Amino acid sequence: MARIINEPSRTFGEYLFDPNQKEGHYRPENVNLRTPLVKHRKREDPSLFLNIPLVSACMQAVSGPELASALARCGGLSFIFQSQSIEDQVAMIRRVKGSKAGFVVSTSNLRPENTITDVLELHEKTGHSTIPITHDGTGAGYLLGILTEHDWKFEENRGRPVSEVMTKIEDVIFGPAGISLHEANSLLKKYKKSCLPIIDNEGNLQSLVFWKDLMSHLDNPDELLDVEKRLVVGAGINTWDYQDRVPALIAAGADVLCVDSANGFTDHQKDVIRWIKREFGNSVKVGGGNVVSARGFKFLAGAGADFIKVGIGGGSICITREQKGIGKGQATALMEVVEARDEIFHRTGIYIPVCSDGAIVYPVHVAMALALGADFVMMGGWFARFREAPGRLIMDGGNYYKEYWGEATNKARNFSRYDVAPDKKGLFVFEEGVEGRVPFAGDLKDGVRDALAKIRATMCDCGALDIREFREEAVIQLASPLAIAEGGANVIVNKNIFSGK
Ligand code: MZP
Repeated sequence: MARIINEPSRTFGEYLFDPNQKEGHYRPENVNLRTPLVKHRKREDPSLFLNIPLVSACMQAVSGPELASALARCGGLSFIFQSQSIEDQVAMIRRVKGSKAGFVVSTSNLRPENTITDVLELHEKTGHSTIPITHDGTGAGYLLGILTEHDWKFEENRGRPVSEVMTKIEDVIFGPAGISLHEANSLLKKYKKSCLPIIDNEGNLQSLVFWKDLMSHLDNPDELLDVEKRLVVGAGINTWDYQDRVPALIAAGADVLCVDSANGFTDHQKDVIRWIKREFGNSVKVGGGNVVSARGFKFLAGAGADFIKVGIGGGSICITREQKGIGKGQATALMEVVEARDEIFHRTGIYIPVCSDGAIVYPVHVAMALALGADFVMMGGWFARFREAPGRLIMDGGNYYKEYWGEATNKARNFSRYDVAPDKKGLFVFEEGVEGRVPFAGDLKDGVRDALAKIRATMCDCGALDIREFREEAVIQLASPLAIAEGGANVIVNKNIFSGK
């Protein structure tokens, strides 16, 4: 007979926090949400961390380059989806790495004999308005001048050479190679310029520094940047084509990888992680998952995973539990894995961050996951609602929605995540995910700000100013379904209030 566990598995919405005694400085503005992303030793800093504990799912409807840039600006991270060609995924990674930087290597350049028509075509293709003019039309050529939107936007003579309208090098304010970003920004401020070219001793262009990036940094103090001041981005990989995909993603600048698999307790996944560690040593960080048990966690920890994702069947678009009966309530799965993680930490001094993946509907569920021991959470549907997500915006009955679909749908055709071969028509024999829509929620930045305000407020009420303290201080109680229902607005009729969720 099968082994039967009679305790029911639970999910986040079944628990409530008990408030703690609070001292004056327990205020939301004092809460620090920084959290480790990858494995590290006791008392050592992890080589990668997040400034806010939110990552977006490896999903077609969620983690495209626009959302990845917006989330990294807020301090979180996206895993660009792997259910696409290697070339397309690489191009998305490059877009994120190139979309923000201190020193940007210019990819939109022209020669002096190029015309206004060439400028318009280049602008159409790249969206860039500032165009260095170099002797050979490359981003490393001898700089002859700079073209900004003011120079070309209203020029009626489309055949006019750019050399006649550009600001010539003798009038260009530039910075010398080797200058610090702080010094470059000071020059931008001093000379009231929108762009500062950096050139070497021979007069060759090295990079550009933009005013708008300086402004963006001031607006986004938590933004997650690499050592070269580029936005940090992750990439999903699979257990099929990793020997080609991983080197291409690393070359494109992906900061961290994650094996995107519905069930990570498999030899395939162990092989992928071991191969990466053998080929690249510890310089390439790779997370594994998903698991829902201590056994699964220990297996991936033994394989060398740098973080481990927890969750099967709880995703908002997931029907794995209905289709195959596989899965576990998210809170219970997380508690079991966290216990195993903490046991390994106490025994070896090695800390492996845990990511709670899926089943987050409201910000309070993020708070619950953190209090239960997750270091960060991965969300799909929650992010798919924002303008920056790749899904189409749809208007229906006067309301706006964004498309959202699971990776185990025939629409996504992500066979590699589900370890299945397609049928003769190239479809899943049965689907484990559904297609649908989520209510449109505007800009990601506003949504993240509101969610973090709630999470910080919960942490303060529990007497915590950081995630570690939250885990130590939080007192959590299982509540009856009636007690949960009592917590919503009730008795009131015709309520025109937002329920606060
Ligand atoms: P959610 O945030 O929408 O609740 O769940 C997102 C998570 O669901 C993803 O990170 C992934 O682990 C999982 N997922 C993605 N597609 C499917 C599916 O089609 C799925 N079944 O379960």
